[in-house]
Amino acid sequence: TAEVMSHVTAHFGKSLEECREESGLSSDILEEFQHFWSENFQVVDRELGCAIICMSNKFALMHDDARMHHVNMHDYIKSFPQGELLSEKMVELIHNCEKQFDDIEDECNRVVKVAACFKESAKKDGIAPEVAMIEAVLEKY
Ligand code: BOM
Repeated sequence: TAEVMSHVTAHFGKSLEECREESGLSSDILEEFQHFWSENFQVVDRELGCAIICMSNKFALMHDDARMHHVNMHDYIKSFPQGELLSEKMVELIHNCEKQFDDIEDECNRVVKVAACFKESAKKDGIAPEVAMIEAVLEKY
Protein backbone atom coordinates (compact mmCIF):
# COMPACT_ATOMS: atom_id res chain seq x y z
CA THR A 1 0.00 0.00 0.00
CA ALA A 2 1.02 3.64 -0.47
CA GLU A 3 0.98 4.13 3.29
CA VAL A 4 3.49 1.33 3.85
CA MET A 5 5.59 2.59 0.94
CA SER A 6 5.76 6.01 2.61
CA HIS A 7 7.36 4.41 5.69
CA VAL A 8 9.83 2.38 3.64
CA THR A 9 10.82 5.47 1.65
CA ALA A 10 11.17 7.63 4.78
CA HIS A 11 13.50 5.09 6.39
CA PHE A 12 15.50 4.23 3.26
CA GLY A 13 15.85 7.93 2.41
CA LYS A 14 17.63 8.70 5.66
CA SER A 15 20.74 7.05 4.20
CA LEU A 16 20.92 9.45 1.24
CA GLU A 17 23.25 12.00 2.84
CA GLU A 18 25.80 9.30 3.75
CA CYS A 19 25.86 8.31 0.08
CA ARG A 20 25.87 11.69 -1.63
CA GLU A 21 29.65 12.12 -1.88
CA GLU A 22 30.56 8.68 -3.14
CA SER A 23 27.69 8.66 -5.64
CA GLY A 24 28.28 12.22 -6.87
CA LEU A 25 24.56 13.02 -6.57
CA SER A 26 24.22 16.80 -6.27
CA SER A 27 21.43 18.46 -4.29
CA ASP A 28 20.40 20.21 -7.51
CA ILE A 29 19.34 16.85 -8.94
CA LEU A 30 17.65 15.47 -5.83
CA GLU A 31 17.46 17.52 -2.64
CA GLU A 32 15.57 15.06 -0.45
CA PHE A 33 14.92 11.41 -1.17
CA GLN A 34 11.15 11.68 -0.75
CA HIS A 35 11.06 13.80 -3.94
CA PHE A 36 11.79 10.55 -5.78
CA TRP A 37 8.01 10.06 -5.77
CA SER A 38 7.15 13.57 -6.99
CA GLU A 39 5.24 13.79 -10.30
CA ASN A 40 7.76 16.33 -11.56
CA PHE A 41 10.91 14.43 -10.59
CA GLN A 42 12.49 12.52 -13.45
CA VAL A 43 14.32 9.33 -12.48
CA VAL A 44 17.08 9.59 -15.08
CA ASP A 45 20.46 10.50 -13.63
CA ARG A 46 23.20 7.88 -13.45
CA GLU A 47 24.33 9.35 -10.11
CA LEU A 48 20.92 8.53 -8.63
CA GLY A 49 21.49 4.90 -9.60
CA CYS A 50 24.88 4.99 -7.87
CA ALA A 51 23.25 6.54 -4.78
CA ILE A 52 20.53 3.84 -4.67
CA ILE A 53 23.24 1.14 -4.79
CA CYS A 54 25.12 2.82 -1.92
CA MET A 55 21.91 3.25 0.11
CA SER A 56 20.81 -0.35 -0.53
CA ASN A 57 24.19 -1.59 0.66
CA LYS A 58 23.59 0.05 4.06
CA PHE A 59 20.74 -2.45 4.52
CA ALA A 60 22.13 -5.41 2.55
CA LEU A 61 19.30 -5.13 -0.01
CA MET A 62 21.47 -5.99 -3.02
CA HIS A 63 23.83 -8.73 -4.08
CA ASP A 64 27.38 -7.86 -5.16
CA ASP A 65 26.16 -7.49 -8.76
CA ALA A 66 23.72 -4.71 -7.70
CA ARG A 67 20.69 -6.93 -8.21
CA MET A 68 18.04 -7.09 -5.50
CA HIS A 69 18.55 -9.54 -2.62
CA HIS A 70 15.01 -10.96 -2.58
CA VAL A 71 15.03 -12.37 0.94
CA ASN A 72 16.60 -9.31 2.56
CA MET A 73 14.31 -6.91 0.67
CA HIS A 74 11.28 -8.94 1.74
CA ASP A 75 12.39 -8.90 5.38
CA TYR A 76 13.25 -5.19 5.25
CA ILE A 77 9.79 -4.21 3.99
CA LYS A 78 8.11 -6.58 6.48
CA SER A 79 9.85 -4.73 9.32
CA PHE A 80 7.58 -1.68 8.77
CA PRO A 81 4.01 -1.35 10.10
CA GLN A 82 1.78 -3.59 7.94
CA GLY A 83 4.84 -4.34 5.82
CA GLU A 84 3.55 -7.83 5.03
CA LEU A 85 0.88 -6.13 2.89
CA LEU A 86 3.55 -4.72 0.57
CA SER A 87 6.61 -6.99 0.69
CA GLU A 88 5.69 -9.60 -1.92
CA LYS A 89 4.24 -7.04 -4.32
CA MET A 90 7.27 -4.83 -4.08
CA VAL A 91 9.78 -7.64 -4.63
CA GLU A 92 7.74 -8.73 -7.66
CA LEU A 93 7.59 -5.23 -9.18
CA ILE A 94 11.32 -4.65 -8.73
CA HIS A 95 12.20 -8.06 -10.12
CA ASN A 96 10.02 -7.53 -13.21
CA CYS A 97 11.83 -4.24 -13.79
CA GLU A 98 15.24 -5.88 -13.36
CA LYS A 99 14.37 -8.38 -16.07
CA GLN A 100 13.59 -5.57 -18.51
CA PHE A 101 16.99 -3.91 -18.10
CA ASP A 102 19.19 -6.95 -17.57
CA ASP A 103 21.37 -6.13 -20.58
CA ILE A 104 22.68 -2.79 -19.27
CA GLU A 105 26.25 -3.39 -18.11
CA ASP A 106 26.90 -0.23 -16.10
CA GLU A 107 25.42 -0.88 -12.65
CA CYS A 108 24.48 2.74 -11.88
CA ASN A 109 22.78 3.15 -15.26
CA ARG A 110 20.98 -0.16 -14.86
CA VAL A 111 19.75 0.62 -11.35
CA VAL A 112 18.41 4.06 -12.29
CA LYS A 113 16.43 2.43 -15.13
CA VAL A 114 15.09 -0.21 -12.74
CA ALA A 115 14.16 2.51 -10.24
CA ALA A 116 12.29 4.54 -12.91
CA CYS A 117 10.43 1.40 -13.99
CA PHE A 118 9.62 0.60 -10.36
CA LYS A 119 8.22 4.13 -9.82
CA GLU A 120 5.94 3.78 -12.87
CA SER A 121 4.82 0.27 -11.91
CA ALA A 122 4.05 1.38 -8.36
CA LYS A 123 1.97 4.30 -9.67
CA LYS A 124 -0.01 1.96 -11.93
CA ASP A 125 -0.58 -0.37 -9.00
CA GLY A 126 -1.74 2.46 -6.76
CA ILE A 127 1.02 1.87 -4.19
CA ALA A 128 3.07 5.02 -4.91
CA PRO A 129 3.01 7.43 -1.95
CA GLU A 130 2.45 11.17 -2.13
CA VAL A 131 5.49 13.20 -1.03
CA ALA A 132 3.36 14.67 1.80
CA MET A 133 2.65 11.16 3.15
CA ILE A 134 6.37 10.51 3.44
CA GLU A 135 6.99 13.88 5.10
CA ALA A 136 4.32 13.03 7.66
CA VAL A 137 6.26 9.94 8.82
CA LEU A 138 9.86 11.19 8.44
CA GLU A 139 10.13 12.06 12.13
CA LYS A 140 9.47 8.43 13.10
CA TYR A 141 12.87 7.39 11.71
O1 BOM B 1 18.39 -4.11 -9.67
C1 BOM B 1 18.23 -3.03 -8.85
C2 BOM B 1 17.39 -3.33 -7.66
C3 BOM B 1 17.16 -2.17 -6.77
C4 BOM B 1 15.98 -1.42 -7.11
C5 BOM B 1 15.53 -0.47 -6.07
C6 BOM B 1 14.47 0.35 -6.65
C7 BOM B 1 13.87 1.34 -5.73
C8 BOM B 1 14.73 2.52 -5.48
C9 BOM B 1 14.06 3.80 -5.36
C10 BOM B 1 12.86 3.86 -4.51
C11 BOM B 1 12.85 3.67 -3.21
C12 BOM B 1 11.70 3.64 -2.42
C13 BOM B 1 11.63 2.91 -1.31
C14 BOM B 1 12.72 2.06 -0.75
C15 BOM B 1 13.06 0.84 -1.51
C16 BOM B 1 13.98 -0.08 -0.81
